[in-house]
Amino acid sequence: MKNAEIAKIFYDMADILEINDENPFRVRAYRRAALNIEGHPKDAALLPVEELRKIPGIGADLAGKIREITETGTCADYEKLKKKYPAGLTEILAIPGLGPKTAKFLNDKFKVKGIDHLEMLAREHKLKGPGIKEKTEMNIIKGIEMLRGRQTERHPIGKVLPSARELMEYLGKSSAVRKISIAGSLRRWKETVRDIDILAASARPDELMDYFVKLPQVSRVLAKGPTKSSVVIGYGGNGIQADLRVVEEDAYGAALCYFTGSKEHNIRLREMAVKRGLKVNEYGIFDSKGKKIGGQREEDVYQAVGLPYIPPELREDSGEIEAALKGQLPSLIQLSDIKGDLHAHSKQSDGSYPLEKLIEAARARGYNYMALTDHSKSLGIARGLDEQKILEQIKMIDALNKKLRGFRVLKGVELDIRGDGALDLPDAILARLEIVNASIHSGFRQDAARITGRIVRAMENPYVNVISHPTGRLIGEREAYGLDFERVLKAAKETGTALEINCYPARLDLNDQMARRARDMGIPLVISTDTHVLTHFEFMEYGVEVARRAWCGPGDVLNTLDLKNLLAALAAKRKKLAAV
Ligand code: DGT
Ligand code: CA
Ligand code: ZN
Repeated sequence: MKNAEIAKIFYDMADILEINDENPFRVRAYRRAALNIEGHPKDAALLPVEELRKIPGIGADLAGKIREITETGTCADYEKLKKKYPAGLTEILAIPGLGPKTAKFLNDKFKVKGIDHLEMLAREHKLKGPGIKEKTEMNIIKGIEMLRGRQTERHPIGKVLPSARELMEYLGKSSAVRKISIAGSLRRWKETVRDIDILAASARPDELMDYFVKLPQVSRVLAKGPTKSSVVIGYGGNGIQADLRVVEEDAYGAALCYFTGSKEHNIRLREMAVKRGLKVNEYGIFDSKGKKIGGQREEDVYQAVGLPYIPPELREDSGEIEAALKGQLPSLIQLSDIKGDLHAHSKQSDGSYPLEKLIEAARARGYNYMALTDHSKSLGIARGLDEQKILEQIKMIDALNKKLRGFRVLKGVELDIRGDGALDLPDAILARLEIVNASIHSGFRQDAARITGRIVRAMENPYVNVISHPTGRLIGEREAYGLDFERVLKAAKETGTALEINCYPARLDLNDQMARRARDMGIPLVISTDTHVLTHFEFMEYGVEVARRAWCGPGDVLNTLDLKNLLAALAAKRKKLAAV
């Protein structure tokens, strides 16, 4: 039983309680517990109850439920709750963007039997009327399409990578493995992947395949052979296909290049090989007489066609071959270039830990600084801070910084851009902070002019340093706002406002292509985790990988700067705009 599966049950329970108009604090308690379990680094199934109780938001009652779930696969309260209404409702609750309240309304009014039934009603425009707008109807259809796509097609990388790494750890233990690597879209760090591709070199492929299909994660074996086996790991909606291919060691590099893709990139490589009278494929590099001349190392393939090594993240045939030919490949940012995190929430808003704990976790990662950016007041649900509380926090941070050596907490806020475009705190308060991340948390469905206008207006404020999660998309769950992104870029450039690559795996916002546009225009980027619990700091690698896919070097990202230069960069916009 994985933590994510336990979390799913708690999320479901919260939804059901909400539908039944139960105490909102209970609803929130379940959501918070779900979030914290999901983000917990250790396997809850292996933890004793006393340890479970140390997880924030988990008391005696929830710890007991977690134990019951890990032992039996469910818990009595969940089963009882599920009986409270027709199966159709639980089914339609899975539709992205359809909240519990609307689901209940639909169910009461139309006796919805399930997703197919709801889709039919929506397509025939039978839903719209009092309580349901035409737009809601369209959103329901979109949500259903997304859900179908998700079940049959692509999985967000954040859900796949941890399982893939676990699988790799198990496979690495087999003595039949000589070399092993993740390949495919996962190695290129695409934000969604269809399956997990793994490549191994082995002299004993049969033994390795026997070992592979019997691993504890495997729920189904789809095919088994000496060179390729396919299995499903995980269950239900969390199930994902994993393919293991095994080659001989002297073809490992050529095979790794081939199976990493992208297909479009490979086609370009093969064309270049042909022009040189060579052939490259998954078996190696061959001369015109068919004699094998290399392929043990991936570098060999690039060398054979006259190119420098191209990092997997760039292999999309989106200009990397041309750049490589000219010797102009970017020198990509690395995780170790990051000197601090500029977006984190403490217990004072909707985070789960006090600032001291966040500092410990940030220091443990080798950072020199972090910004505390709790929510501002209009975000009541996240216990956003008002002017008074911000001032208290500023005092608290000043006092704390005096005691810290070799580390600095930046005074910041995640400033809500309100529905009407107004900023949630006055300039007098913002001026006392060192970093202001502004972001949208409401009115997602406003038209392009309106929602773009809100963001542009925020950027025109001299104190707003960063626009956080600029497009609002949640992978596979919520589409980006209908932004005029070119206008956002233009305003960012003119005002000197940075754009965030939010590392939260469900967000990855900006995405790779948008971040690349920003980078090409010389707009500064920040890569921030939006930490709510300590383990979220680990999401930094996802954001760094988005930046790598966006061709960014360390110079394109503000939080690679040392403290002094970072503070200067943040202050620059104020000097420029506040002066006029
Ligand atoms: P995905 O699975 O849709 O997220 O994307 P990939 O890139 O992982 O695609 P996948 O799993 O179908 O294949 C893995 C790699 O194997 C792919 O990136 C390139 C290589 N490959 C697969 N089929 C072909 C093919 O027909 N032609 C060429 N040139 N390469 C292929
Ligand atoms: Ca794949
Ligand atoms: Zn945040």
